[in-house]
Amino acid sequence: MNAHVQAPAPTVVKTTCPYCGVGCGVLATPDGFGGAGIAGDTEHPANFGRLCSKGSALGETLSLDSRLLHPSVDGVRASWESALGTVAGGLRKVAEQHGPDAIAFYLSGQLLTEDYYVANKLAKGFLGTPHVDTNSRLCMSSAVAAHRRAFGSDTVPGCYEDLDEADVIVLVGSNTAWCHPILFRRMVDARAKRGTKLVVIDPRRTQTGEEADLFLGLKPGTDTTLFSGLLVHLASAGALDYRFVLDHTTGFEGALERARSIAPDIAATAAATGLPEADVGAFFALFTRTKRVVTAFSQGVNQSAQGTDKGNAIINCHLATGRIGKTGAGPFSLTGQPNAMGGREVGGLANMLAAHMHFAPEEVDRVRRFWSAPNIITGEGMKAVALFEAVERGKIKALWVMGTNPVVSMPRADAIREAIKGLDLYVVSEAVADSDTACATGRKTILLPAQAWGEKDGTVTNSERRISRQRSFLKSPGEARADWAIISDVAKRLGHGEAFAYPNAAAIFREHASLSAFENNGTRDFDIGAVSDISDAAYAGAKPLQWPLTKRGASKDGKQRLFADGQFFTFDKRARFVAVQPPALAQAVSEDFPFVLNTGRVRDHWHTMTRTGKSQRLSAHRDVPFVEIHPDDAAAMGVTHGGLATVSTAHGAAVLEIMVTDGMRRGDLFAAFHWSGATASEGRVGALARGIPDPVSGQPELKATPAAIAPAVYRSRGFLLTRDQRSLPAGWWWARATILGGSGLHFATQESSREVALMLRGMFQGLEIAEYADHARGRYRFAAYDGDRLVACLALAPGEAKPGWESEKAYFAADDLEPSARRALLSGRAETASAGPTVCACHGVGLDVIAATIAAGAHSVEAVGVACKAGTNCGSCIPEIRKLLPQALARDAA
Ligand SMILES: Nc1nc2c(c(=O)[nH]1)N[C@H]1C(S)=C(S)[C@@H](COP(=O)(O)OP(=O)(O)OC[C@H]3O[C@@H](n4cnc5c(=O)[nH]c(N)nc54)[C@H](O)[C@@H]3O)O[C@H]1N2
Ligand SMILES: Nc1nc2c(c(=O)[nH]1)N[C@H]1C(S)=C(S)[C@@H](COP(=O)(O)OP(=O)(O)OC[C@H]3O[C@@H](n4cnc5c(=O)[nH]c(N)nc54)[C@H](O)[C@@H]3O)O[C@H]1N2
Ligand code: SF4
Ligand SMILES: [Mo]
Repeated sequence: MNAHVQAPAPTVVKTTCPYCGVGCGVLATPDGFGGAGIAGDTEHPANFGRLCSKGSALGETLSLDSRLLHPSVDGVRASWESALGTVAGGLRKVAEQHGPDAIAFYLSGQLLTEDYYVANKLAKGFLGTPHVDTNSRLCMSSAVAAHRRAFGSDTVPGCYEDLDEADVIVLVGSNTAWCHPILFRRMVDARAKRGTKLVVIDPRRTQTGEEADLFLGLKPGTDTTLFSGLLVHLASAGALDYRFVLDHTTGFEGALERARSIAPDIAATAAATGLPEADVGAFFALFTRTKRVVTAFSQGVNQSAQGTDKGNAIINCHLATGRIGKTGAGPFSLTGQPNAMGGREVGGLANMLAAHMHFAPEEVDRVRRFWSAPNIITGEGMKAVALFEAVERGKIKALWVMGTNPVVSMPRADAIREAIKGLDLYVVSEAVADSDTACATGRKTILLPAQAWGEKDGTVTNSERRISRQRSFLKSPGEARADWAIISDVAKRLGHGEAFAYPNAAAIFREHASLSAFENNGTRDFDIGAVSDISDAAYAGAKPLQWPLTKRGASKDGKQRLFADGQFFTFDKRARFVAVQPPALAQAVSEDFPFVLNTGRVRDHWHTMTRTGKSQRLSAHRDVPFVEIHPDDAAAMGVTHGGLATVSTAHGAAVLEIMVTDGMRRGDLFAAFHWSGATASEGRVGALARGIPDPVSGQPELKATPAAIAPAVYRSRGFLLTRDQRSLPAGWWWARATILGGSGLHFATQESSREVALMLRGMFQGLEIAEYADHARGRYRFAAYDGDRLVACLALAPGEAKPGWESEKAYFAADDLEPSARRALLSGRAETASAGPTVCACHGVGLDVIAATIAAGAHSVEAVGVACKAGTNCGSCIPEIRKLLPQALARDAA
């Protein structure tokens, strides 16, 4: 294994978690050998010292295997000089031959604000192409559009403290327990402290839904109906804030009339959403009588072909009751990525220019003057889906991808990979060498090694508008450089040296802050003018800051809440009610594709797994690509729990392991999109999604694609554990996971046990080998030793009898094996001693152990924690333990 170059004496560095938009403060203590101890920062106002399973395991993701360490041109290692020359020359040529708008940038909410700012400035002011979009289009753009329609600006009105202070928290399309775990902990704490009620609205009963006081498992896509029904109910119950509506809003009558036509009463709402009338009634009554309500929403709202309307249907209810910008009340868009907000601040989306400015002629002129930009763009560019369609059609000739993996995460991902082949110039700034996007090729392909978390230095903004520093605590490995430095060097080669002569990230931050305040005078929400002259030293030591942070403003700490005064950023300062469209699924199911495929996330993996995939702890919770299905549907389709199925849509297919659960609705399927070509042979769920864009925001629908499911029959299934990562031919392996002490491959193959035995003996020649074979029954076990050390281990069984690997993983983690353990490995008896699949990632406690602990008398989450440590560190697994309790107790009683 490579290691980072030894760093100077270890000191604690305050930084920010690179995963979700909660933006937790992290204390990193470099160990001097390229690793670091990780702890929560007790002083950070997002987490007060807590970290979830992903944050706690950050130390396991710092190794350099799979890192991209040198630039390359068409697969051949190149110097920075020649790689950057090729990029600049290629961009110039495309601009000359086809015009600058044949160039596109696809950026990421995981770039730092400084990187994002420089990329946006180069493209929109100097190259002169409007086609700059970002993965935030797939993530937040419907929330942005809903905010702008309602408030005249992309403003998140509230703050995290509102979650501590609310009496009701409504979670819409958000698996908060898994995707914003530290905020979820705050919500659960609020429940303990003040009796806060949690309402969860999601077609799936997720872990978040399991914890809810009221769970509404609505039909996919019907949120607009539910919140229209709520608006009608609030009006007829006399629960409106007439003063606020009259003085500070417009459009109420139209919105209410439309809502009445969509959902006239509780019965109609229940019928259209598929919910029991009593539940709808209970939700409406709770919302009506509670002043302190926060409605937090994420991808079940945004990633929808009617995402913007869903957002506005929610905001309408808060405007109508005046519950906005007040302690414990407001609509709250939970942002996904660590810097989703920073990207919006710099203008990284194709329909923004910069610093929350758009394309009014005076805004264009203002930004042009501020940048002294020779080629300022004057209108919107193409949004992600249209942008990649333009790549497919050959309209875009040059594409530069930074900090995102669209060959996995874009809808119709297989088509995207194909389309890239036609690009004249394909540039990828990446931290890893083996992402599907880094492995795709255009006619000319340049890979540029970027600094990763722990190396890079700059700022990110979290969901509550709080700007925190990500600080470097490791030396850059190989030739990796900061994204902003790479972009600036290309700008210099294109003749724009003066405008991109940044000595450091702080200088970029100052320019960005100055632009936010430039000719602002309170007309734009995003203003951090107070820090536009921050010194390098102050930037280095900066504490988290919440915006707005104006020069004129009295408070040095920014403002926690906006809009309580009823002053919005529209021309008449009034908020807008929006008359929303009645919902409809973007695509109807058909005989060929009778299911609705919903996609999303799991607790311990982050997106395309380029980082969390390196952690054995995080890989143990869900270790294979899977699809969830209702028991009745499973029976009807002939698929069984633990078996494999092919899930297909009009756009692609994937082979996934079946998880039968009554948390699913009939007719729906759910798959996580984390697995890529690097981690699964046929598990690219992104290839299945159709991604029809919302007409307002352009955000693609990723939660509802018509799909089919059928059993996938394999002759053999099994696994191979090895010390180094091994490559096997396609058709042999199916999925890969990091395990303690090595790497695990799952097999799903049409090969017989005999053929597998032959192949393995070839692979591990020269080692001591022990085997057990019963080829007549398709069973085979194999272990290879280097002295006493187990270096490889395989189990193979007929396709319908997948062997579990938990106890083999435990043997593999141990360094030397006793003879009895060696025998157990070969006999397969080890399986019975298994701890079961991991539930608690921090302490590596399995399901079977927790079940046994409960059976032995631990009858509460706390008691389980005392007995086996599960749930006692980050707490991300507490909802799962809580779910196991009644099940285990019921079994016990039976
Ligand atoms: N563990 C983990 N955490 C993450 C991430 C990760 O990759 N892993 N990624 C981060 C990012 S970038 C993001 S954007 C967030 C996303 O965070 P979430 O939005 O919480 O996550 P998702 O799983 O994408 O989707 C949320 C829920 O929407 C539901 N849903 C689907 N259709 C509908 C519908 O029509 N109506 C309603 N009401 N709900 C629906 C799904 O069933 C799903 O449970 O998570 C962030 N945090
Ligand atoms: N089907 C389906 N598809 C989805 C979603 C879904 O719910 N369902 N969710 C969507 C959402 S909300 C999101 S946010 C996207 C996320 O999708 P992506 O952005 O594609 O996912 P990541 O794996 O986070 O990709 C980030 C990449 O940047 C690299 N990287 C890390 N740090 C740096 C750095 O400092 N500089 C550079 N240059 N590179 C770096 C990583 O190695 C990684 O390859 O997926 C979207 N796609
Ligand atoms: S909740 Fe977890 S993933 Fe999100 S920022 Fe905090 S530690 Fe990181
Ligand atoms: Mo996201």
